[in-house]
Amino acid sequence: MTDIQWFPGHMAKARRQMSEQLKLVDIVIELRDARIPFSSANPLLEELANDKPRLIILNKADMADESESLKWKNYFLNNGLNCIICDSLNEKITNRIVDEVKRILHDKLEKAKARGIRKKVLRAMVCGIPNVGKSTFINNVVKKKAAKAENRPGVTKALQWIRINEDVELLDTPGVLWPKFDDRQTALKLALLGSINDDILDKRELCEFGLNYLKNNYPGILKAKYDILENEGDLIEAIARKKLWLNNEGVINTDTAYALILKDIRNNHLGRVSFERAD
Ligand SMILES: Nc1nc2c(ncn2[C@@H]2O[C@H](COP(=O)(O)OP(=O)(O)O)[C@@H](O)[C@H]2O)c(=O)[nH]1
Ligand SMILES: [Mg+2]
Repeated sequence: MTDIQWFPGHMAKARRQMSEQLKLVDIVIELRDARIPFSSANPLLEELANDKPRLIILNKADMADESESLKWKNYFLNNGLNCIICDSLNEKITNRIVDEVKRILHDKLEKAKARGIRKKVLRAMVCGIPNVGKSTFINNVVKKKAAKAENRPGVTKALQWIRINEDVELLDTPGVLWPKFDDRQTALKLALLGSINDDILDKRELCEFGLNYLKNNYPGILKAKYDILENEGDLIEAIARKKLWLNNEGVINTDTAYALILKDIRNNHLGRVSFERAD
């Protein structure tokens, strides 16, 4: 869970820093959470990376509903955006990423060759909102074990490039941009999957939002997990009663219920689910 607070000053600096760094790269690798590919986008990146080739990574795909991820990938491809589905925690992704970057920038490479540049090294930078898996992704791609310290918004450091292979270099620190916080649905989805701190949100609302989404989009999933009737009465109450999250007087311990339900959802204890659909 991230502790970054996004104040206007930080946002202005993060924006400035990213637009400076973007000038140095041939391609932007934009990480999104495969479970919420729309809500995990940064609202500004599209504008900042306007003239750059972009590669969207649907990360944490191991946690998402596979058929939904495929639909999302097709959605992006149909809209002229490059997209790869990734599990950067468990999968070895270096070759797929390098191949895709070279494929996207093929024409640029050919032009460089035609101008007599014998070997152009392609430069890429990873961007995304906090907790989407940027450090994990970079470490995976560059085959390192230790995690790099995050570059905090507004903190300028000397830029370091890591050579992935003879053709591609990666900026060693990712660009961090703020999540969307303009509408409630988006905030609920981000908090539900642990992308933003849920301290400012009402836990009951958050739980109900998650459980209702599951009930409506994955019929039977709550019954299978908690052995409750999905379409009768209060879901939180029903789960808490089954699980015996009760105090001595038999009254539901709501804080326990909220915390454990949210934990189940965040830790994929209900299986692979996505909270946003492409169609
Ligand atoms: N299951 C799964 N977890 C991931 C994946 N990528 C990152 N994570 C986890 O997500 C959390 C945040 O990852 P991190 O790389 O620190 O995100 P960052 O803030 O964008 O740099 C960590 O607990 C990672 O282990 C993935 O593809 N699959
Ligand atoms: Mg990080």
